[in-house]
Amino acid sequence: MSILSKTFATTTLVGLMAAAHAVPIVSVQSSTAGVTNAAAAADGVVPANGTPWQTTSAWWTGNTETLTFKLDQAYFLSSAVITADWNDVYRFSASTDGVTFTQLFTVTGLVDQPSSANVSFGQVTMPISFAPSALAYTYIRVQAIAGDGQNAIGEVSFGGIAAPVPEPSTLAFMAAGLGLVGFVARRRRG
Ligand SMILES: [Ca+2]
Repeated sequence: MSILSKTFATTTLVGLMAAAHAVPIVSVQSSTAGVTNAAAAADGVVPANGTPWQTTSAWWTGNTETLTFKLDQAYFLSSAVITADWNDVYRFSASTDGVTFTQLFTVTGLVDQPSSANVSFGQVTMPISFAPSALAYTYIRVQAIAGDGQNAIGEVSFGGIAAPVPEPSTLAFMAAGLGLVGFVARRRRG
């Protein structure tokens, strides 16, 4: 095993051994101006159970709008905590490039809310766990797919494991290696 491949194997192993933790969200993008207070969906403020849908939330009407959260890097995702209007169904999808999205999970307060904390209306907070995603994703998108057409996301957070990113020293080593390859190739042609 070469030094380079050994470095990559070690980096990958350390990355996979790390515990899942809340991943930083660096931006919130709404599909159109149709979403009010988009940033409220990831501002760190979790509305209490029963908070009216248009309070301390990103909210919109109809089922065509989307909110897209950009993470600080790619993560293998395995959990989420979602605060949403209780009487709608929300689909969460993820993407590596911000263009093509794959469904991660759906939530609805009607089935996800623990009975001990049931509320008659408003927003509810729902912890979600799922099998770790096969790909490391940088973008997560939410869209309402059913309900009364009055939709709100009070707060989201996601848990996962950071995909290994080569360290600068590794990149410099790779660049030096590629340079050497080029040098040898040129010498052979010469
Ligand atoms: Ca609703």
